[in-house]
Amino acid sequence: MTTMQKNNLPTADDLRDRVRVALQAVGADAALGEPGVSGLAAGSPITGDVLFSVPETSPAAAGAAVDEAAAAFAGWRTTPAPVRGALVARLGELLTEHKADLATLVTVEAGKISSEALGEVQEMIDICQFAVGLSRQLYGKTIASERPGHRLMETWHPLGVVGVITAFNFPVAVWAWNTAVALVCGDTVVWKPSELTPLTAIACQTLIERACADVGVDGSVSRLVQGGRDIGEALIDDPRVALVSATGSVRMGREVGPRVAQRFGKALLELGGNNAAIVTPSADLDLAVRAIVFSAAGTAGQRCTTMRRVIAHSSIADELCRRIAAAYETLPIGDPSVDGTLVGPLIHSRSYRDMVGALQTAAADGGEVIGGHRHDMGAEDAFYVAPALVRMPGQTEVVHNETFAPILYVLTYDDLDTAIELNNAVPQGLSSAIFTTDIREAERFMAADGSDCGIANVNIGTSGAEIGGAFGGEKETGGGRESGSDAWKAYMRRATNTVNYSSELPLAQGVRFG
Ligand code: UN1
Repeated sequence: MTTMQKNNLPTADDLRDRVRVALQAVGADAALGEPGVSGLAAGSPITGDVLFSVPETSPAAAGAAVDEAAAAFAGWRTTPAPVRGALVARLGELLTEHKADLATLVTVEAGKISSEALGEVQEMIDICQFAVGLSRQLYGKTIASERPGHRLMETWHPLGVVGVITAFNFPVAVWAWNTAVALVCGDTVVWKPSELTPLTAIACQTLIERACADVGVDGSVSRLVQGGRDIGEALIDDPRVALVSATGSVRMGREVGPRVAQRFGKALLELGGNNAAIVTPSADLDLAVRAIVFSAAGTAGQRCTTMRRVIAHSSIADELCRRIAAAYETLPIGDPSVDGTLVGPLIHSRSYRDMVGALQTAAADGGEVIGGHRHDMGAEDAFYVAPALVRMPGQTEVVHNETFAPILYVLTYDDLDTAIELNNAVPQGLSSAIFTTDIREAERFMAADGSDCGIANVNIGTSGAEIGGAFGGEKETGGGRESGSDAWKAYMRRATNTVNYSSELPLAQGVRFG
C-alpha cells in the first residue's frame, strides 16, 4: 500500500509561523499582511489555505521599477565585470547563510519536499559561483582579418534591463539563473515571479538588496514587481526592457514571443516539456527505474523537465512497468515538510482537474491506468495524488500534451529508429534520456538524427540538470538557453570591431574604389 500521512497536515497557523520565522531571518517579514487584506494572496498547496496577503505592484509602480532599473543600467554597464561579480559573490554568501530559510519558503509555497527545496536553493548558490567566475571570462574572439595591418575582433556589451518572468515550480532558482548571469553581464533586472509564490520572491529581493548594500551598489540593479498579467505585460511591452526571459507555459510563450519581437526586443523562452526516456534491452534496469521514478514522480510531476513518457523496448516493457509500479506503491505521499515524504501536493485544484481529465482521456484511448488517484489528506483544498503510470496502446493526442502532474505514459518500440521517432514526435523539445549500456545506441541518441531536444542524457533521468550546462529546449519549448555554458551570450550584445593599424586602406573582398 502507498504510505500516506493521512490527516496529518500542519495547520494554516503552523505554516504562517514557519513563514514568519523564515522571513524574519532574512529580514523580510515587514511585507506580511493578514490574509484577506488587499494585495496578493500568498497561500500554500500543503493545506490549500491562504496564509498572508502581500503588497501587489500597480502597473504604474511596475513602470517606475523599470525606470529605476534603466537608470541604474547607465552606471552598471561600465562597472568592471569582476566588480559586478563581487555583488553576485555576496548574494551567493547570503543565499548560503539563508539556505534553510529559503527552502522552508519554497516548501510552503510550492509544496516541494524539503530535500528538493534545499536542492533548489543550492542551484541558486551554484549559479552565483558560476557567474562570479564568468565575470572574469566574458570573452570575445579575435578573428584573422583578410586585410594586412587589420585586426578583427568581437566585444560583448551589456544589453540593458532584463525582464525575468518565472513560474511557481522553481520559484527561486530560475530567478537566480537569470539574475546572477544578467548582473555580471552588466544588465539590470526587473523580476516578475509567479503570483503563486510571492513570499519566496520577497525573501530573494530582500537578500539581493542586502547584498547590494553590503558591496555598495545601487539596489535598483535588481527590482521586484509582484502581480498578475498586467504586470507581466508592463515588462513585455516596455521598449526599455531589452530582453524578456520568460519561463512558463507554451501558451504564455506564444504571447510573449511575438509581442517582444514586435518591438524588436529579445526574448529567451523556457516553456513546456514532454520529456521521454528510451529504455533499451541492454539497460541497467535497477538504475533506470530509480532515475525514472525520480524524474516522473519527483516534484509531484511539476518540473518542466519531468519525465512524462517512457519508450520501452518490447522485450523489457512488462518488467520495467512492473518495477516502476512497485516503486510507485512505496512512495511516501503527503506533507512535503515531513522527512521521508517523496511526493508532495499539486499546486492547485486546476492541476488536479487537468490530471483527472488527462487520465480519463488516456483510458478512453485504451490506456491502462495504474495509480493516479487522489489521497484524502483531510484538506479539501489540498491536492495530493498518487503518481500515475499509463500503458498506452500507441501515441494518441493526450500523450503529446504536457499535463503538469505526475503522469507517465509508457509506449513500446522494437527498433531504435522508431524509439527516436517517438521521442521526437511531440511538439515540445526540452529534455530526453536513453538508458542503455550499448555505446552505439547512446551515441546514436545524441547524434544529429537522434533526440531533437535541448537536453539528451544517457543513463540519467530527464530532470535534475546541473547549472554548468546550458538549459533549455527546442520547438515549443521556445529555443532559449539559460544558466551555464555560454548561455550568458543571450544577456549581452555583440559588437564586431575591425581595426586598421596600417596606413593603407585596403577594402575587403578586393574592392577598388578610386
Ligand atoms: C524547471 O522545471 O523550470 O533540470 C527547471 C531540472 C532543474 C531545473 C528545472 N535543474 O530539473
